[in-house]
Amino acid sequence: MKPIYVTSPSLPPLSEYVELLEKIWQSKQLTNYGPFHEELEKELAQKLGVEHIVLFSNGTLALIVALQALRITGEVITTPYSFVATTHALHWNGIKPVFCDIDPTSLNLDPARIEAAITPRTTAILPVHVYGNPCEVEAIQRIADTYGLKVIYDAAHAFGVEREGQSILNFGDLSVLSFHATKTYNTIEGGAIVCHDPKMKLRLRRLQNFGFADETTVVAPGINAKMNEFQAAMGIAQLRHVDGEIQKRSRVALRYRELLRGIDGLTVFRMPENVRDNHSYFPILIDAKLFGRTRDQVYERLKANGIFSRRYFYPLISNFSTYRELDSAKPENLPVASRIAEQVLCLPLFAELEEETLLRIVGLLKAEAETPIG
Ligand code: T4K
Repeated sequence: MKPIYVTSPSLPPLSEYVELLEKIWQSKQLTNYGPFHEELEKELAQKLGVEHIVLFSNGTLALIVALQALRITGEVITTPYSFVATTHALHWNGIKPVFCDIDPTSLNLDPARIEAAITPRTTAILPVHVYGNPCEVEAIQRIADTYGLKVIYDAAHAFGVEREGQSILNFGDLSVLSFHATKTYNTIEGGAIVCHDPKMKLRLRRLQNFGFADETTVVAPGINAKMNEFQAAMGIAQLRHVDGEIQKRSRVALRYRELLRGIDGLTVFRMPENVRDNHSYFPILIDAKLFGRTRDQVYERLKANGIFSRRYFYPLISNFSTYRELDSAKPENLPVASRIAEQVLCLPLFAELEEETLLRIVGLLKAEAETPIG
């Protein structure tokens, strides 16, 4: 049987991409702010309801450059419940991550715990809109304003997410997106930073292009993090179809929800009612005591049947060797994140996931729940 992965990237009709590729062959502009780059930037700003956006070769470099652009130093308060790139971006900037626990419902950085983690060296907060679920942006901003801190949102999962009809990307000083192949919207590899003024946009563009201000002037120790024309062309083609893709994903998610109702010890993660979800992931939580099986037993059972779910996010970032020795990384500092990391399982979710496969996945989960422990 064909293996089923946690996701299967959406792709535009091949002919649409090829048509755009032909233009690259004609122009011979392969990268460095070519016509597709500039077009995608405009289209995305409009689509996402943001004023300024800067495209990047991937989300990780975008995070690294975002921290550079705001000249963040010292310590930054962040969540351990994320993909490791969130904290690595701090490490690459010589910044000390300070891990703070998450809220058990939203699975995002818990604002009530942030203040206790602030020290004289704290310069910023780096929360993540996990699975596209918006953080408590007002509460976080209040703390940031009180202590004079910057806020950079890791919005890698939050393409097109709105709360009360407003893009979630407009909060904080900067928001960073990922357009990796596994995301709801992809440019193969790719990312972006949303900012609020043209000066910052210019700074970000310079930093992502070696620091060049013009042909002979370098104003900062920049890096190379530009999006190339092949990525941008993919982005343009994908943008035409992304609404349809999200709709298909939402149908799959709804079906899962209907079928997974009422299973003891299995909780489906829920987005608040006022959020327009992009259905980037389908996380469930397995409470081993009530479910009768551990999350890892379920994961293995699915895997043995060709279903490759993912434990996003396990292990916690704070448990990786680079960060384990930090005071804030101690499990007793992070009880909620530690528990959730043991329970979470992201089920396959993608536009083309067939009903038959979905029924098979649900069947396996139910069989696990019903198998007596022996
Ligand atoms: N911040 C957050 C909160 C993030 O989640 C991420 C990335 C970042 C920052 C950094 O952004 P980028 O620098 O990546 O733009 C994946 C992705 O590589 C990563 O982008 C993503 N988060 C993370 C949550 O998941 P893996 O190691 O689980 O991916 P991988 O390659 O195992 O893919 C999962 C499954 O998807 C595969 O088993 C098969 C399928 N797949 C994957 C790819 C790449 C395909 O069918 N085709 C493909 O091309 O990390």
